[in-house]
Amino acid sequence: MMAFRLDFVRRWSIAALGIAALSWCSVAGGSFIVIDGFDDGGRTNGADPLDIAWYRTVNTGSLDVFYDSGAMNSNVLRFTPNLTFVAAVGVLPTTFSLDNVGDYIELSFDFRYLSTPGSQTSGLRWGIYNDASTPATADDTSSADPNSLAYNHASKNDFGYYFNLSTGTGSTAHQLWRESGGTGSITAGTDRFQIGGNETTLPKVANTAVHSGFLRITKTAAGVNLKAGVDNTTYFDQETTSTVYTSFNGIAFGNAANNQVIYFDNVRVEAVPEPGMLLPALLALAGLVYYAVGRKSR
Ligand SMILES: [Ca+2]
Ligand SMILES: [Ca+2]
Ligand SMILES: [Ca+2]
Repeated sequence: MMAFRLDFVRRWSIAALGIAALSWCSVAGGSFIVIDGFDDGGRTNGADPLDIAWYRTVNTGSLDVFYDSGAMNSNVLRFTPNLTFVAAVGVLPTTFSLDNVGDYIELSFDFRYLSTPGSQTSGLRWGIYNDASTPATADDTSSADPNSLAYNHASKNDFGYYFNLSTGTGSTAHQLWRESGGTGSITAGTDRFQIGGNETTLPKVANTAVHSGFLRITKTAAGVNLKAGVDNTTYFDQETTSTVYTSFNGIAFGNAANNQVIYFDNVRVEAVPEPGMLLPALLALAGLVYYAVGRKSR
């Protein structure tokens, strides 16, 4: 009798652990691999938890961490370009692959312009990239203009997907692009293929208030789905099936045609499923099976 009770308790304990682990997996989904609020005051991979390093793809202008006493009231990444179509890149801590249908990687962040953004259909760009085995390890110093053909910065060959936001008060052409890597800067150049059409009705960013942006890449059966938008509004929800990229290790912000100071904050990258999630899920299943089998045998 005592032996049976112990056995019963043990089986229940294992099953309960299994159920708890399974619930945790399904509720938690993936995990954040980047949460950068620039609290530690620098743009290196510093003291902040889930911090990453940030680099300029150009040797002019500046990129630094700055306290915005205005609308953001926080440390921010201050991007001060002095050329159009340059970028700031962030290096992810690992290469993340979308292996199974439903796996996704999502970049989200807050941003604001220091002065009213110009009227540009190509106003601000953000993307998720693969560094093509030449990661950025420092600010680029080799040329003034990353868009010159002779210029070969580490991020020039990066391939991935980016969202293009229209700004100011002119015409609207929000866009999604696949960038193959090779010409111009990252988030710039003619090395690109538009995915879907222009979105011409949703709001442009036309002020210095704080806005949020996101881009999510989800593996589908035939390719990837790209979901992107601003201020929690989805501007695109679009599948692409030609020349599909599923492996990523970087993110980028491009100033496009606006040669203006932009602040970024609360940069997050979420990866689903996080690679380490598979083991607890399997253990949980094993626990459930053990209990079920044990119960049946009685
Ligand atoms: Ca901050
Ligand atoms: Ca590269
Ligand atoms: Ca390019």
